[in-house]
Amino acid sequence: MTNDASFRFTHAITRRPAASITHGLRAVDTGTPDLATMEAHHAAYIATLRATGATVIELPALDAYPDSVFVEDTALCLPQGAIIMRPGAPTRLGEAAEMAPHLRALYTTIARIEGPGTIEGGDILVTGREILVGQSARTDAAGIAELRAIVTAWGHSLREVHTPPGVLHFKTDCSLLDGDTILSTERLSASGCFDGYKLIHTAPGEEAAANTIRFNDVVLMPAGFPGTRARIEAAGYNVAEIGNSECAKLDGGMSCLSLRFTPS
Ligand code: CIR
Repeated sequence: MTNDASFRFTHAITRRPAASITHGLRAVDTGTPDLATMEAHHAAYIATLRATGATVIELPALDAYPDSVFVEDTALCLPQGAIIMRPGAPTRLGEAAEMAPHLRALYTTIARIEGPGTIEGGDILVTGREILVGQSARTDAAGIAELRAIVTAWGHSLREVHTPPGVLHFKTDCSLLDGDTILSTERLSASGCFDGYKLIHTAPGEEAAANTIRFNDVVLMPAGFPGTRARIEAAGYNVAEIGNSECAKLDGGMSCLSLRFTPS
């Protein structure tokens, strides 16, 4: 079964990286991101989304929020409406309110996670048949319960899964290639959370390639993972490689850089 609504979009929202990105959150310090390089990668990312025919909104940089380039964590966009998230990282909480007016301008229906629970978009994978949400250091049971109440009323089924220990977000380790095909690390799929889906695994030693996005007819993946690229292409997908060296220093990847949706 495939559900095209899970990977066909008319719109994306991005936000330019701020100079303060050098202070962005990171689990391990592997060096300070270089703003000019990140901007070049970001421009290539946007150009690739636009080349599919979509409208891509570029919001201005928000210097007060070093991680604000990672817009995915601020909202969940579904065909029925958009839901403003409640990020679990205290330095990122205000990013959700910054995103809200932009979604209000495009969507008729907007909901919001009120708290006290927390939930970030990086922990949510919308497939062609359900919404998977991984508990993580950023997303807790109360946040998931609030989201469940909203999306169930909109006709979705939500299944709670677990993010592997030491992994920032659920989607750090997986992504959707089409309505029922998932790209995943072996360490994540070993939990059985994707049983019943078609699975493509990242190549050995290429776990950092798991976070891709299927956007219309292209799969955007981080540059430098030839084994995984070959597996995705062998399955018939059209791949575009985007430099991700600077975002990777902050545990960010392809999905984090946009909200993807068709307004309703
Ligand atoms: C953070 O720790 O929140 C950022 N440095 C990275 C966020 C990545 N977002 C995502 O995976 N959705």
